[in-house]
Amino acid sequence: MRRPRSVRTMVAISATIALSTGMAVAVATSASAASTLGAAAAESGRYFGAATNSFMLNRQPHATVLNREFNSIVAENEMKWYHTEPNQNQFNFTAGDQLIAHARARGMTVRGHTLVWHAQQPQWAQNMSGSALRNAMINHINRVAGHWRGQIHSWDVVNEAFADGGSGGRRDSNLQRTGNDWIEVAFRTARAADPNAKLCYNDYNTDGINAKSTAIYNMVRDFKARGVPIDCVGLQSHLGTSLDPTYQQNIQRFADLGVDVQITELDIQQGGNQANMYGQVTRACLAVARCTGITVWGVLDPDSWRTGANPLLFDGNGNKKPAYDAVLNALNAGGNPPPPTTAPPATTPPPSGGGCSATVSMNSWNGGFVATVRVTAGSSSINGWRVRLNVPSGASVTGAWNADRSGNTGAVDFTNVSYNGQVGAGQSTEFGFQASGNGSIPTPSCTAG
Ligand code: G2I
Repeated sequence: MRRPRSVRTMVAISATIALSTGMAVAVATSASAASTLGAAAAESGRYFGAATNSFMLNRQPHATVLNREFNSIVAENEMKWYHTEPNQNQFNFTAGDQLIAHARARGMTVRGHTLVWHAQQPQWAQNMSGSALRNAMINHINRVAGHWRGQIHSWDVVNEAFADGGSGGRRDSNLQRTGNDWIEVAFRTARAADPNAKLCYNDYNTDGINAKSTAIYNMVRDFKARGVPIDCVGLQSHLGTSLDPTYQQNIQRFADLGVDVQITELDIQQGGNQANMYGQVTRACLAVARCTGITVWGVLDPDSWRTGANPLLFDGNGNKKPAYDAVLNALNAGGNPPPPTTAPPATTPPPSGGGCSATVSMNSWNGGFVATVRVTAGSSSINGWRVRLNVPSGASVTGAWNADRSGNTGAVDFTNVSYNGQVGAGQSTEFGFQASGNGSIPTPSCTAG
């Protein structure tokens, strides 16, 4: 809950009165200060999250600290491509489902990390190239983002696609070699698969104004200008012993493009200026209205991928470090509240009679598209449906999900699969498909039963 500024002012005034009357100040100040990271961040409308793994959810003291302090989680590894699709078209959602269930039961939000990345690909994808890889990528996004549709606050749709150093160019990878448009195709596909998730581009060594962050800035500006769906930029912020003086300015320039900024993988080397730097990063985010949340890359120091760096907020016994106090104090000092989030897309009105209706929305690029079809039952529930739609001439369906289909060109019938045939009165279900080619699809017909 966001506390109105007037409450904070009142607390400050009452503290002043307490001082002048000689009363104990501690009572007044403790009334204003939240005692956990998540609660303190929530006061300015933000989240404070941590990376975890399903096998750590019952491990102590990890679990106690995670559940007490954080109001958001991200899968450190278990939503990556190698984990969710170990064999082509064979999906494994078990660990991710556990993380989401854990979060939902505790009112935490979930960041999804990550749909496409040059690293941690399953072996079968590493061996692919060209249109086979492009289609596999699209299918992966559809299936994974589709599976967790409506349950992910923000997806890292694409991770680490830019080169280090001063080139300002893309990183070479099998994905990049499928064509420079692979990133926008990934974002369009993700939007169709989960329209309510915020879609982020995420990268490291972007923690200040430099050639790499500027290249990303230019991509985001171009996406916004051309209507490619992007909602946020993730700054990983794996930091050493000093903070780039342009850290906040960099956050601000992305925010000024009209995207949110999230600090997505924060950890800071211990032994230098750790506590101060944690405070600085937190204050920089709070100073920018569109910096909407911070995630630390692990809970306890020994959980960290940076062995020996002790870069997190809690030691191995779950004790709070000075860095923790620096963050909590910064959060409790307040910040610019983020603007309200945009309303979810309007739902289709149900048809007035019985039977069913179908609407289609398309995300297209030159040479291909992803279509999402929404099937809505009328005034009675239905048990099975068939949608007939006309694929534009020259286009061809290359894959579908949540429906069986007949053929791939011309008039194509899509029928429900075992788990989505029953639709309650006025309720909807969705299926989708991807296709090569161009053109638009007229409103399809729907037959119940
Ligand atoms: O490298 C730090 C992070 C940089 N940004 C993207 C993040 O996804 C990345 O996270 C790290 C995880 O913290 C590590 O835990 O990504 C690594 C590579 O996916 C993760 O390491 C891997 C090891 O390389 C594997 O050998 C191991 O099987 O973790 C796997 C699961 O423990």
